[in-house]
Amino acid sequence: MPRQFFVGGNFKMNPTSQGQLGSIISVLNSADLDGTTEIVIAPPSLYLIPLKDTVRSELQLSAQNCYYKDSGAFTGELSPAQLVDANIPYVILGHSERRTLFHETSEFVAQKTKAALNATLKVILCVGETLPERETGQTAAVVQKQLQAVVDVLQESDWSDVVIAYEPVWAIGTGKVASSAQAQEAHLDIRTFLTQAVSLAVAENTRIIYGGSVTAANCKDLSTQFDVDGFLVGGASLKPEFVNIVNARR
Ligand code: G2H
Repeated sequence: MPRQFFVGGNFKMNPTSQGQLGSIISVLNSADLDGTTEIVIAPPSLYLIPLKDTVRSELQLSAQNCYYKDSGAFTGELSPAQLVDANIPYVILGHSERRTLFHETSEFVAQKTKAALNATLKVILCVGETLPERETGQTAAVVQKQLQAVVDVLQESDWSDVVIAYEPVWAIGTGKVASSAQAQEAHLDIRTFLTQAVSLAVAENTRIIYGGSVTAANCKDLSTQFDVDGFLVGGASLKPEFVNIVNARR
């Protein structure tokens, strides 16, 4: 079965007002969106519940992070059980900003991935290498190490609710997008790794999306690559051009 094209909008810690959020949502609500694309937006967590009533039904919601416990004394955290109770279907885990700024290890990301899946959330799992790692030829090894930690704690059946986002750190928010060839190579490496580490079925069926300075101008070319199943979009997801990215394969 062909993999459904997937476009996620990671708003990060934006926008700074409900008025601006309303403007972003009204553009999406009135846009002509490709009905064959799965579309997910991840606003800051305090906007998740109110947005359920205002966003069109074709757009699913995602949290940008969660903890691995369901409740307790974990100040500032959001739990998988709370997201499920609020009918939020997705959560982004392992984003490089979490790994770098908040010191999340691959093992911690794996633990959270397992907990989220156990709670019936779907997970957008982010992996990617830094510039020095790419320049020293370590891209595949770094990404495989990040994925191996997750492989170690999941069952094969868990993978049906995982979307892998390959996001080279050097391309995130820098305006320096990976070339289509670089993205295709990295995505194929991930698929090859999944074949060996999990199964051929998981390798063939798991969506692998690209993230890092995706724009309306570069998405079409990237979307033609066989192993690029969509995008995780940051900065451009706050702009009207997000619609063009959703429609990249049209
Ligand atoms: C990568 C991406 C979204 P941007 O972090 O996850 O952000 O498109 O701004 O590079």
